[in-house]
Formats: sequence, C-alpha cells, structure tokens
Amino acid sequence: FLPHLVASMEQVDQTYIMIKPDGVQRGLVGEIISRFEKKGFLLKGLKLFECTKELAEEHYKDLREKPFFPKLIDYITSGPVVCMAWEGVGVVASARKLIGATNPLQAEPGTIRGDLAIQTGSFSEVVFAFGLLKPCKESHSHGKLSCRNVVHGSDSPENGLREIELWFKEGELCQWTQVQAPWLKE
Ligand code: IDP
Ligand code: MG
Repeated sequence: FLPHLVASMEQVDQTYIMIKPDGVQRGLVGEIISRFEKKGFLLKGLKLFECTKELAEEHYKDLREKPFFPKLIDYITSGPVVCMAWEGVGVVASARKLIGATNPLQAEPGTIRGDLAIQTGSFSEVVFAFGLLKPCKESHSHGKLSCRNVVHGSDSPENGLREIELWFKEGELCQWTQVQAPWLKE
C-alpha cells in the first residue's frame, strides 16, 4: 500500500497551458509564463500560435453542447495564443491551483485569473443578445468577447497528454534537464 502511495505521489505528469488571446493582447505573456517557471516546473514546449476553428473545436469538444460554445471558439480564434507544455510531479493539479477558478471574479487573489482578470464578458453577451452590438471581428479589437479568462490549463493528466498531442507537432517538444532539478526534487 505505502510503496504504491509513494509511487503515485511521484508520478510525473504533463499539462497543456495556453495563454488565451486576451492574455496575449494585454501583454501578460511574460507574467504568466513566469509564474509556472518560478514554481519550478519543466518547460517542454512553447510557441506563439494562431489556431484554426477546427483545432479550437477539437480542444473544447467536451463543451460542444454548452450555450457559450460558439462564443468560446470565436474567442480562442480571435488572435494568437501561447501554447505551452509543462512537466512535473503533480503539475496538472498544481497548475489548476495557480490558474484559479474559471470565473475570474470568483478566482482567489494570488491566482493568475484572480490577479489578472475581472470578467469573462457576460455583459457583452447581454448587449449582443439585445442586438445592440454585433459580435463581429471588428469588435474583437475592443475586447468585446465572451469567455475571457486569460489562460487555460488541462483538467486531468489524460487530458494533459491529449491536449499536448493536439497542439504540438512531433519535434516541437524538448527533452532536457534543468540545472535546478536537484534543488527542487529529492
Ligand atoms: P476551465 O478553463 O476553468 O477548465 P471549463 O469549464 O473547462 O473551464 O470551460 C472552458 C472555458 O470556457 C473557460 O476557461 C472559459 O473561457 C469558458 N467558459 C466556461 N464557462 C463559462 C461561462 O459560464 N461563461 C463564459 N465563459 C465560460
Ligand atoms: Mg477545462
């Protein structure tokens, strides 16, 4: 039992972290990368990327039935995103804690969403619903998008692997050892 417990605690996982278009547009790329870097996780892959509608839909396929799904796809494809693969013991759960709750207004101070975001844009949704503003490409430059919360993080080790495979091509990930590794891990 105990060896099994210790083994599961030492499981090295990988997570897919993505700085969403609002994070890139607002100049938060360095700040967000820095939080994962300072924690000590191992960066395996990193790129600035403009994703297609098809890729965004595949990534978020579990949310297909949600009413905000079309707006979510519109948001994710509205500008470049920063794709990252991070590795470490417990990295999936730890990254979710660093990121904070889905709704930035409910995210704790100290988390990325709690510190760096306010609203996902639900007010704009109301405005769109009454036909006062059109959710067209033009409006993107003014931030009139729904679902904004600056960053994505995988919700399970399985999804971490699935999403890294989806967003990165072969040869885009690096195998390397941090010089600080002995100072971080036993
Ligand atoms: P997560 O990103 O915290 O894992 P999910 O439930 O997986 O949250 O939803 C994926 C993304 O869809 C969110 O990060 C956010 O951009 C958007 N989203 C989820 N729920 C809502 C909502 O109720 N209103 C607006 N956007 C939402
Ligand atoms: Mg999620």
